[in-house]
Amino acid sequence: MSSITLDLFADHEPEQQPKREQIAEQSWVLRGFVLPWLERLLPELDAVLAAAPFRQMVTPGGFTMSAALSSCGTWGWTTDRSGYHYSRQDPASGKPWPPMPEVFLHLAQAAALEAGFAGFVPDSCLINRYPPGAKMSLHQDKDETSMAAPIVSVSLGLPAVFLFGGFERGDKCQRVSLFHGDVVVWGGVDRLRYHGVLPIKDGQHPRLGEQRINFTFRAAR
Ligand code: MD3
Ligand code: FE
Repeated sequence: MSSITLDLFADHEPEQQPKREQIAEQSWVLRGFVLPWLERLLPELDAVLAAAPFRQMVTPGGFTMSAALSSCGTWGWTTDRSGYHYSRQDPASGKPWPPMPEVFLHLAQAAALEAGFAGFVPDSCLINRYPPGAKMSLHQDKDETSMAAPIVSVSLGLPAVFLFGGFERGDKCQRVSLFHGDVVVWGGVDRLRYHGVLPIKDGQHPRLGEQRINFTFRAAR
């Protein structure tokens, strides 16, 4: 390669600029945002899951969720036949949820800032594991006390088609493909939009294997 060619690429720096896609007024996809954090994130994820393993939860309607869940931080999200709520304890162990690793917190704050939400302090990180075939039906996230804070979502492993709807269940949905390393930040006027995940297609991810893992950082209280 000639030095002239090298100089052209040096000016362009395509890897330095995270791609930011706006999908609604206050909702952003940050493509590949988590990739530089990944090797610090995954060992902490393993430690959290050793203390609070994934489990499948039952909804108040009596359906077992196809995604398996865990949490870290002060508050963890749980559901059973009596309802959904944030709890300080892991119902499986009766112990407090593992603390939120510092690198999780810093990643969530960096992503929120990139999307225009300064001062985000999540006190909950819900971790969803989707094996192939698992999905999440259309729902709203409205169990958080404060609707002022955004939600930061991190996608790892197998890709997913995310459904991003309106404010009524029947509103038309956008389909947004989410890939390993993508971060989505939703807040403000978009905070109460209906959303869901289509069934995950079969596949093997080179780093994460046969699964999709999604973190959602929230200010629960
Ligand atoms: C859109 N998780 O855990 S990302 C959930 O990929 C959840 O595992 C999905 O929906 C997943 O509740 C979707 C997170 C997400 C969270 C809150 C939202 C998307 C949102 C609020 C408004 C719009
Ligand atoms: Fe949700």
